[in-house]
Amino acid sequence: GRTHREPPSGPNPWENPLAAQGLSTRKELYERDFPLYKQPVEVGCFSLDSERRFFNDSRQMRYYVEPDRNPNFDLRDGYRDRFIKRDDNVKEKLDHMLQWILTNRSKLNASAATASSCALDVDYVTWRGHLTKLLTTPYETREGWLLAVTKFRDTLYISEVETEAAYRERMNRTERHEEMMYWGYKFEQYTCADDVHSLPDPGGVVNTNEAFCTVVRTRLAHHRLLFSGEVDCRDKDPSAPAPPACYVELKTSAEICTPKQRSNFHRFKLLKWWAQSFLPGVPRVVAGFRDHEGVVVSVETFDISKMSQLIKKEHNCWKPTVCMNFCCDFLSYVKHVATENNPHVVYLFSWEPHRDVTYSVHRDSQYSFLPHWYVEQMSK
Ligand code: 0WD
Ligand code: CA
Repeated sequence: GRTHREPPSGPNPWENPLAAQGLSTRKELYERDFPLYKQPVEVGCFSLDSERRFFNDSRQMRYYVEPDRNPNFDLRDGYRDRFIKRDDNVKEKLDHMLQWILTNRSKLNASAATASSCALDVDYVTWRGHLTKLLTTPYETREGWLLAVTKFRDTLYISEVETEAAYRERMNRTERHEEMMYWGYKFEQYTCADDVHSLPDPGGVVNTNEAFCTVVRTRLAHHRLLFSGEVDCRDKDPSAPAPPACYVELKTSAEICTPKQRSNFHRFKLLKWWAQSFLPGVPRVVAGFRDHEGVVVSVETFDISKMSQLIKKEHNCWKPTVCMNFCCDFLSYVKHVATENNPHVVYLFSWEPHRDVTYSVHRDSQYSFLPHWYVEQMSK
């Protein structure tokens, strides 16, 4: 059962015996030993082309070309005339991941004792980005989340639902914010080449439909996970380690000028960077620090394995163990709640800062997300 619950506070739970019991997100409750997290293994990859078409291969893989330490990259270049932006009104949910699973199903359960059965031998299927949100939840004070869960053939599928607040924010983005979202992609263009032997092409078009995604399998305590995440590029040295250890995550961030800015960078930004790359086993982040005009003034590499040491001098700082234990307990909570195998049932888990995680159950609703083509193919 749930062992980390506080005595109930607020409304008396006995007043409504049917009320869903929540899961606390208080960080103090998760300061235990670091849970087992098996080294993530890449089991496959896929690519999305300039028109967002799926390919079961690495055609969109790019190669990292180390820039000058002070490169003066102009991140605003091309925003008006060489930018094709993915339509973020289209909600893809888990579709590409599910397409990958169908294409690689034999490979997936070939090693397991379930070789003859149709079931996948994992407990959870999701995007890496959703797990990142779970890892950072005990430290998040601004943005809540909604995660839809469906149990189908004994696997729990987790797919994010946009919150009303996130929707409003997306609809009310300023022109400045829209442009700044482009800067990260432009930095990728300055530092990535399409082939091992070629150089980056800063004069080309930035098209955010294109993506290369890794699919990894791992285990967090007793939870077997299969998830996919977008990878920016890889080390081009042929003697580099095998994926995911050769992958490089690229980031941009405002240049740090004051001790206060440094402290905020350590406490908030490095937490997000650490969580995102630690999950799939990506060992390093290359950060481009830019000024207010969008010019990259310096470039620095951060090793994921050294990040939690780097921030230890910071007051009130985040701890990897809290992130991982919370995620682990959330997954246990999901397993406990989402018990009915039914592709038309969604258990909707919701969280707002300073609250517990709660859930509601929805049958044949707008929240159902497993596509009929997937359910049909998997039932064969
Ligand atoms: O809410 C999401 N994160 C969703 C992601 C909802 C539905 C689909 N996706 C898929 C897309 O197919 C995309 O290819 O997400 C894939 C990326 O998944 P992820 O790696 O799990 O996402 P995350 O770790 O949040 O973001 C990785 C990168 C971002 O780079 P930075 O450096 O900014 O973290 O993927 C991009 C972005 O470049 N990205 C997205 N791409 C497509 N759709 C999305 C999105 N919704 N969010 C971030
Ligand atoms: Ca990135």
